[in-house]
Amino acid sequence: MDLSNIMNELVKKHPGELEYHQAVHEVLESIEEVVNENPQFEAAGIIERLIEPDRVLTFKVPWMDDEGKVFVNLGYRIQFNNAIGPYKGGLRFHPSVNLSILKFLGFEQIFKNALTTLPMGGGKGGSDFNPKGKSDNEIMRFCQAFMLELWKIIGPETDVPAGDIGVGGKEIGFMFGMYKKLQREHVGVLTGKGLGWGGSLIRPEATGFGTVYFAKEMLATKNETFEGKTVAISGFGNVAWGAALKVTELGGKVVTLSGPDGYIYDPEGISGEKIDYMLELRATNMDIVSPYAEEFPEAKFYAGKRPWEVKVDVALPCATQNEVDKNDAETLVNNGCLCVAEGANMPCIPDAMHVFQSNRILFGPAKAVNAGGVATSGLEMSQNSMKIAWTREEVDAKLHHIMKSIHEACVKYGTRDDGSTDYVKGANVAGFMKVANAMLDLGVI
Ligand code: NDP
Ligand code: 2IT
Repeated sequence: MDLSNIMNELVKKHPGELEYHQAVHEVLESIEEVVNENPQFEAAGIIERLIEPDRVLTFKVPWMDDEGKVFVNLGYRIQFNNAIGPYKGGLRFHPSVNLSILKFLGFEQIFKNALTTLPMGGGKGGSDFNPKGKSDNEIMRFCQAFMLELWKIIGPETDVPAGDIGVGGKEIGFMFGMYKKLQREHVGVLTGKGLGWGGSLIRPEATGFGTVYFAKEMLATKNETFEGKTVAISGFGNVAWGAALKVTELGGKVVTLSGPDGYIYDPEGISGEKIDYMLELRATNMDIVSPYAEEFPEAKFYAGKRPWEVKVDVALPCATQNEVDKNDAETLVNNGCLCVAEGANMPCIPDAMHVFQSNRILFGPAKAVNAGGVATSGLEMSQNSMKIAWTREEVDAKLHHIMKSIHEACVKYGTRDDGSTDYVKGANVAGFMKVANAMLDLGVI
């Protein structure tokens, strides 16, 4: 089957949706071999059906700021594929949000969720609303206005949104409050909820913890551990924070964090009170990291630069898409970096990925590496359904087990002839096989 034809058709049908093209292209490249080995997929039009979302809802979100001025933002929900479970995936509030970015994220989510071993389909949504610098009341009014449209198409067995960039516990609370009022039901319709009203322990840390659990498994294939390793992390949000905590716990030293204004290099390591300070920075809602260097004088702030120029053993991009380019990748390789694991979604551009892979650096793709966040969302859904709450240790043990099983799946489907693992191929093929087989069983619908 000629997958390049399918790709060309997609580009023609959706011109300009570059991030979406990028994500689909990466998967098609990986699955070509298994698609040719399984002609039943072509006969059932699996690929053509998989690369188009089931449906896309777009809506306007009018809201009023504290001065009484009216604004109109765009809201979206992409319900991509529900072959193996209800649509599941986060909501992103960021001025850069558009259809292409949400379609790339929704498409990735299908395979990521399949890898978790839990019954969740793929979806994504969000808005071009910018929470930066907004008051809590403005954020509340926006979230309520957003939910006034979204509630019609979501439900605990239909579509279960969660957080992503710009959407954390506070926003989930405001949206859950409005859903509960409209639907008159207190159910697990969103994940990432507060502990007092249906949330799960470990969910806030889960994406970062899972990222490090996965990287730990990768390092173990080379008889390496985090003990004594230096680690570069980008971003300073939800994912970066959890990853920094876990790296430190495993004996590694996190030496960078970053924001859109530049990066911080702290040779003494970002641990303890410094990780708490990351959270304080986040709470200011300003998205700048430069104050860190004033608070901790041993650290230095590099304005307008990315942390990949620092010599480290492990790199964990945890900020946003396309934040590691080919030059960054070459610098990391030349500096002796052993392992790159994507905590963010699609942070490495394809050329950067190829640099890592051709140099046989351990390279873990987002859909495997950061699946711990949505996996723990799945565990939150289970607890909501059973109306029980597991302990921190129980949830962490399940998360750890899931990340190990995702690593095993990558090795199973991605082992190269030379014995090394192509984690990109492994993750794409493992996720695809599960979803494609489910779609076959369910008929052409
Ligand atoms: P947060 O909003 O908590 O943090 C992300 C922060 O990174 C934003 O404040 C953003 O600032 C900043 N940022 C954006 N671009 C850059 C950049 N180029 N360099 C440095 N910082 C930047 O989001 P999360 O931590 O939740 O998400 C981070 C990544 O992880 C995203 O790719 C997300 O899709 C992914 N992810 C998140 C999961 C979760 O459970 N939250 C699960 C799996 C993946 P600004 O607004 O100024 O651009
Ligand atoms: O990209 C992601 O996996 C997330 N933002 C988390 C999604 C979720 O439903 O927990």
